Amino acid sequence: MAIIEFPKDMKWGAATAAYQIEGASTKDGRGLSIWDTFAKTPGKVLNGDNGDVACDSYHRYKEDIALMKELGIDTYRFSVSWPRIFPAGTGEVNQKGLQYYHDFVDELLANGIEPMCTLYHWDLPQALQDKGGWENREVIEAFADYSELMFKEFNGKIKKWITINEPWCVSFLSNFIGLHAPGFQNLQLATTISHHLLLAHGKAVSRFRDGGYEGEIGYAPNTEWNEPFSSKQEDIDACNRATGWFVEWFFDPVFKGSYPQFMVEWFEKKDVTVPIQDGDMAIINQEIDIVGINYYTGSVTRYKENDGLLDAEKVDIGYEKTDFDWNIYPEGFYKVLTKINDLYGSVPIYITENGACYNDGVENGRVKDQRRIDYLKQHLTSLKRAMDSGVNIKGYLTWSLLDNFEWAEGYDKRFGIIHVDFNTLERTKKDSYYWYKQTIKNGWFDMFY
Ligand code: GBH
Repeated sequence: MAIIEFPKDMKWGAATAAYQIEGASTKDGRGLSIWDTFAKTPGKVLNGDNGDVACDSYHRYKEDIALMKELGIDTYRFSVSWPRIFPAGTGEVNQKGLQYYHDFVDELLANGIEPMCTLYHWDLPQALQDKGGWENREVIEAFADYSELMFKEFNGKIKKWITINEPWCVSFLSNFIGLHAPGFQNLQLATTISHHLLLAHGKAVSRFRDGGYEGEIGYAPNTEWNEPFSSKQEDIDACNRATGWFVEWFFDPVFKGSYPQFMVEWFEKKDVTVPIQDGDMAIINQEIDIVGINYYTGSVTRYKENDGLLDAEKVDIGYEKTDFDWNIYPEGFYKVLTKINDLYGSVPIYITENGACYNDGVENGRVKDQRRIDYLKQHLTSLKRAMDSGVNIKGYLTWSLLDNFEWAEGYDKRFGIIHVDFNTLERTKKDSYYWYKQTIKNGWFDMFY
């Protein structure tokens, strides 16, 4: 026996995002988002999949909430589809969209589940992309207005807010690497957008404070960890850049009011600058109440001359991988959390996403996803170690409640603890669901059982 036990007041939860689960893409006046456009552009998403139906959670939310209730979670993290609220991004409010989220949040509350609301999980209204998207500072204002409307509308109902999910993905993955919507490959554009996203976060926090709304607000950067391939300084530096691109780049501005100098110098070497205007850093550098951390994977990394932005390359040294081919590296979870704690102090942290892709299917009504249980056990063990060494963890939310539309991978990659048959939309609880339910109920699990 090896019992890994968590504090009684630890919050347990699960997470999803609007475009990945809702479907109902033209229902009740929803406008289009950049993901509708991207998914319908041939060659962008595997198998030509899109989110038109997804898990159909827009219609089946009561069934989903019943599954959450049985699971015993305290907190459910979902995102709001901005184009359901403002079909054109700004201007006229779509009351039917608001009503949907009222019905949904009311149902959560009636079942004793606390809502954690992400305002931006990647589905920018297409109308705003048509005006230049996140490169255009007007879009930052539009985000602040949308956020404020949500704070006002849901004041007293939603008390945990996440402004932006994974600003690294929204900027660099989507506008430099080009794998996500809108799919550009322009480093300066992506860098500008990373700054604008931090500003958008800061402006939303300002509106939240100014309005005196009840609750807590923060953002949710994605993190990864890099281990140096050798003890050569150039490999160590490459790793610091590779991790710094996720951590310092997106945390220093918020917690210290400046960009990390070692990264800024590196970006300048690649002819890229951050378009900081007067007053920007003060808007970004505001106290937040909570920070969400998403963690999935880590790598061994080494220096490689003239290789992309960072002159760093990942080396495959044979770590076990999930069905997404991401390394399983729970030690990196501990390391990134302790690093954040060392650099930025003991801000209350929610793990807003952690989970694994395994594509096990239904056999005789059962999904034997023991590998997901093992992944969760290993990562929760690392999390517990981080807590024991002083990291201020308030809660753990697994990604994801349901198998869903996995962005560029379409329906090909499954992260849920509940299986979804994308033909019939039938939900089947996986073995990991039952394991998680038991762990939540007990507040502990046995590493060897
Ligand atoms: C999250 O992003 C998203 O918030 C969520 O919507 C999504 O469904 C979920 O994860 C699962 O993908 O190729 O080994 O170099 C995760 C961010 C960025 C993590 C890319 C893994 C690549 C690892 N991801 N990263 S590797």
